[in-house]
Amino acid sequence: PKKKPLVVVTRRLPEVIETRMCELFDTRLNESDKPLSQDELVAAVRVADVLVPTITDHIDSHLIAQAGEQMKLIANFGNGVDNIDVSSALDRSITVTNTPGVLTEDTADMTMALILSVARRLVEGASAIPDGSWSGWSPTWMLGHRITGKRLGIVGMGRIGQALARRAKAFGLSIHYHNRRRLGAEIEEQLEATYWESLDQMLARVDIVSIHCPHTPATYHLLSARRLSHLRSHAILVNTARGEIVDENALVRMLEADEMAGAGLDVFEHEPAVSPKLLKLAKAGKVTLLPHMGSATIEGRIDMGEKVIINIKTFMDGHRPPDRVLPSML
Ligand code: 8YV
Repeated sequence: PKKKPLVVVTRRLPEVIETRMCELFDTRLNESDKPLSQDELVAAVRVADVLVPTITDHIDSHLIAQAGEQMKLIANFGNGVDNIDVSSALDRSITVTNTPGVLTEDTADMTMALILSVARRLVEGASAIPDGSWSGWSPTWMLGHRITGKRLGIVGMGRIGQALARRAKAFGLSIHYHNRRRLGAEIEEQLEATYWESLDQMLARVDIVSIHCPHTPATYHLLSARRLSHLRSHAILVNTARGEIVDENALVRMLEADEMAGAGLDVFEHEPAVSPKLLKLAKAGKVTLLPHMGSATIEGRIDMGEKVIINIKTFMDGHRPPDRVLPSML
């Protein structure tokens, strides 16, 4: 029988996934809840045929240079591949795959939750009772902002952006979007979405902005200080994509100066570090901060694991894996 490939998995995954992987492959699991150290990663790529990393592993060119000849596939457990130097991998003929599609709806749900949370002061309200600061109903207390009838600007109209648009439409928001490529007329019509070729112009006209593009060299600080300055003073920004897409210092400065109304952040520029200034803004009720939970559902994690398994299996059977990352996607 053919020798099973050695698959090194860097983090604990749902038990059903780990079990299935152990049946199919010669799988080396990480039994601890911590990520592998850089030394452990080096040791892994020297011997593994397949590496299964996550967002907490930095698979940079230096690490890839130390991979053994046998290493042929990096099957990322995650949609975004900004944790991997894909060009270096491809240069060494290492295939890279990701897990698109299966975390679309969960991430869009969490984005909607953040929009509602910031606009309607959900976190502040929810802590008022345990804090003992609620003395009874008042006509002027804990007032947020209505979202129905407001304008939502979506930056990046891929799967997740479109899933958010469908939800937001049901909440009575009007949909505006900026994307590298304009959507087809049919889908634009379905979503009743207005395309803005100029991100600057869209930012100046919407009430809520939500980020849904990947983090690439081209989108690093896409929402720069200059761009953020186009936002209106009542605007809310939500980010469930990647922290690096927004200039976090500039965002903090605008929130501190009341040049925008609030933010809902599930991702941070220097994750898992969160700027003390953001913590202060959270205490003041101006921002809702979540610990990168956008795709965190049991079902989603199992679906992601299944995608990883299919990618490895297909690749090992000598076929093109379904979720190959191509240079054109970077
Ligand atoms: C994942 C994510 O959980 O898939 C992504 O791009 O941001 C997360 O929701 C994480 O990347 C796992 O590696």
